[in-house]
Amino acid sequence: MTITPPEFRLYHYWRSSASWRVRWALDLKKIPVEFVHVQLLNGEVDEAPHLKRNPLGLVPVLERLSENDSTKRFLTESLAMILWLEDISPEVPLLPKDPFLKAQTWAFAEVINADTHPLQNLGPQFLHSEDPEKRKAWAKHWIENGLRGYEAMLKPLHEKKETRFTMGDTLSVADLCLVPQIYNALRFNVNLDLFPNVKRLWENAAQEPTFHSSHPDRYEVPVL
Ligand SMILES: N[C@@H](CCC(=O)N[C@@H](CS)C(=O)NCC(=O)O)C(=O)O
Repeated sequence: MTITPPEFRLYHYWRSSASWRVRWALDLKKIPVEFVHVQLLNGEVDEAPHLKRNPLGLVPVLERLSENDSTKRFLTESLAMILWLEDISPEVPLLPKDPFLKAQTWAFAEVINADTHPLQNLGPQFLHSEDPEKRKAWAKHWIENGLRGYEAMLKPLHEKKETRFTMGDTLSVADLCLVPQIYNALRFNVNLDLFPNVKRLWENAAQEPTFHSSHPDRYEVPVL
């Protein structure tokens, strides 16, 4: 038996939805990877070793183990990572070939990546209020706002042709953004019945083996 050495190291946090996107892409593409857990809740992300990998103090960060040039070794931003993995390992595509459909898939991904996730992140929550209940209400508001938009964009597409996932019957980068965001939504008691198409995609995704193998619960590391 030959053991394939990992090509990549992923610095991640178990419950980070942006980390889950990349774990899922690596898993779907069967790319060997080594995981390094970076604790968000005790400030490890803001310590010097992690700030060298990502000056914004965020996870995930993807490291290519074979690269000596440090300017090419570390990559930040989950969607940039998925794009890189898509180019070097295109056998399990996460983007359609058709230029319009590819851009449309990206638009769905950005509804989560740009217009939802950053607003419900810890930084904006804590800037908004010191009161945990007000922070929760803030996060819930922005998650619902994003899912409402996603649902409105899905509706005409899925009325025309209902598919298992956002852009067809296979997972795309849009679903890899949506599903981890729904995991967050459920933590904030968002009622998925408000978004029937989104809810159906979540249920379909939960039937995929890679949903479970990349799921946060598999990677939980308690704060010491
Ligand atoms: N746009 C970034 C977002 C990264 C991000 O916000 N990560 C969160 C966890 S999901 C984080 O590291 N938060 C740490 C903090 O807010 O201090 C990406 O897609 O990689």
